[in-house]
Amino acid sequence: MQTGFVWHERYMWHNTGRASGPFLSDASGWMEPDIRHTENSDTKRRFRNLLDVSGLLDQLVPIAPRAATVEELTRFHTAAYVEHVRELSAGAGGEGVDGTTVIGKGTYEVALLSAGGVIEAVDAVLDGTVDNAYALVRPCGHHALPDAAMGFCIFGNVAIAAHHARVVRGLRRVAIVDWDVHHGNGTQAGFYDDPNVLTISLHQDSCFPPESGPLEETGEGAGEGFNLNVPLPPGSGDGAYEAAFEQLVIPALERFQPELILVASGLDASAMDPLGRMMVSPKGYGRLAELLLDAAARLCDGRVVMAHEGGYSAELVPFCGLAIVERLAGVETEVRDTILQLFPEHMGQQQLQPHEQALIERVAAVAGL
Ligand code: 6DK
Ligand code: ZN
Repeated sequence: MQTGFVWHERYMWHNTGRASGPFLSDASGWMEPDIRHTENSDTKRRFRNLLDVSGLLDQLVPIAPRAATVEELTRFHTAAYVEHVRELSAGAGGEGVDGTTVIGKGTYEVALLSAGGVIEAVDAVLDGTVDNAYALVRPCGHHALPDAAMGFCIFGNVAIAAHHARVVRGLRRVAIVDWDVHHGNGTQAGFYDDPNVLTISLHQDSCFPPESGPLEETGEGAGEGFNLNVPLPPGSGDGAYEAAFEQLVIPALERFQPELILVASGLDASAMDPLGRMMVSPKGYGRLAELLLDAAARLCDGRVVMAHEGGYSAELVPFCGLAIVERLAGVETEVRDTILQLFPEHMGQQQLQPHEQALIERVAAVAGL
């Protein structure tokens, strides 16, 4: 398998600075200040470094990102919002609508490179240069709204890439599977009335954005039935995620018959993530990748492009990421991590629990799956 890999050192230069805002540690005035913002370059760099030392990086096909154009961005965003980000970035910087999304000096250029990196990955897969691809981009994108930055996201990388696949490359049906622990609300909003883009988000119930992503939201108008939310209970582990894939995600993909599958690959459903309360192990993420790739092989010639989203555990983001890229490339490295041994063998309730199965059945009923 030829797997493309998008990376650029400048992705690490989107500077989110020091912690601030309602959710982050020094906001109260009672904590020692001067810690980094939760969304910083560390976990992404460590993911890339593990690919490197494992030897897997050498077996991937490098894909150079480019800056997305304003024309590409405005298939999803308003022109006024794009210009607003450019101005903030060129001046003193600013924040998104939720007070936690930093637009620092130079963020605009890095965010263009992030969106453009996912577009390039889509082109490489559609051209057949590679079979599939992982775009380790930053900043992330799935909370970004057409007219606002939100949840550490500036531009909707995956949404913009989906529009590219449709408008420029002429694909009729594109599916987006979002396994970030938070709801992919921006992506959902962008395609809510669109029957040509199936949006699926698995997330921790009511985690972020607050109250976002209920199972009743299934799309509207012509897009009715083309949005699937799977709000899993906190504590869901490998068993719940695998069952949700087998009973919901894969059947929904089979029904939709996509020509390309995009994955919003957040690694914050891991068992050690500070911004989520799920228990997915590296092995579990590898299994999800495997199930998805098997479906893609049947449905769309294996065409899968994954774009990195969240993930804040210094240890588990790299190991989860490695497990996913191993599946994409069809290569097993000799890396054996001590953390992996803790799951699922030594952490309780990794197996599908009755209340998790009940939720899956409610979603299946609403979606007619
Ligand atoms: N909560 C992400 O991982 C980003 O999905 C997650 C962002 C979580 C922010 C947590 C937060 C608030 C803020 C205000 C009021 C209530 C809750 F986009 C990704 F990076 F992928 O600030
Ligand atoms: Zn997230």
